[in-house]
Amino acid sequence: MHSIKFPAEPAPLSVDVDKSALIIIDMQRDFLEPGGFGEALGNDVSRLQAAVAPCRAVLDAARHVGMLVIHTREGHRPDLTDAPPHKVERGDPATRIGAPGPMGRILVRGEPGHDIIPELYPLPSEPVIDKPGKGAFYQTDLELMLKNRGIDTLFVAGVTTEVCVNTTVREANDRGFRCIVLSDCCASYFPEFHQMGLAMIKAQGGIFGSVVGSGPLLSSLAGMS
Ligand code: TIU
Repeated sequence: MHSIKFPAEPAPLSVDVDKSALIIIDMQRDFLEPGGFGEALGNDVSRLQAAVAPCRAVLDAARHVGMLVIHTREGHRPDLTDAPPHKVERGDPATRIGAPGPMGRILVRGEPGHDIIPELYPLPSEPVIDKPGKGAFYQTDLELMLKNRGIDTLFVAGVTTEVCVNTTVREANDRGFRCIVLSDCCASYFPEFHQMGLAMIKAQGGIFGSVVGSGPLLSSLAGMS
């Protein structure tokens, strides 16, 4: 057992690193770079850049201590049979899911835009979960992977705070996993949604989980014996 302690909201935490995983949600070119799904939805994708460097620092630290790292990607099969029609039909037909864009077909598996940004690219040993929905547990084998590895705690990073991060945290909480959301490793196209997305998680005694910045986690991992 490798125990670390760090301050968090709403209360300080003590965590066994051997039973923890870092899950990095949807840090895909389609959300972070111009020409992808995020921009097709009408968003300023540059707003998500702030999360990249903190994610990279936590990713490096997790790899260093041997913590399980899992990456997720939101996207669909090329024939879109796994994409709900209502999801596909939203927005301008020229820029909706499956439409051709500068990074390939939008939010389609195998296309350049669907892949994870180079700064956070998974190692071959790190599982990548391809998910059709916002939550990482819905129609995926994530829960099976975590149970098989004896994981009970998730450090959660990625985008966007109020959409895929929040949905995944809520799914995880109902399945009995403790979630610790890394505030500066998450981002939203809407700064106020980022703030409220974190506030909703840690309110009411941590109704869905805890929130902490990457700094305290990195310090405690660096001091791990
Ligand atoms: N990954 C994720 O959050 N998917 C979204 O569609 N997010 C938006 O904020 N639109």
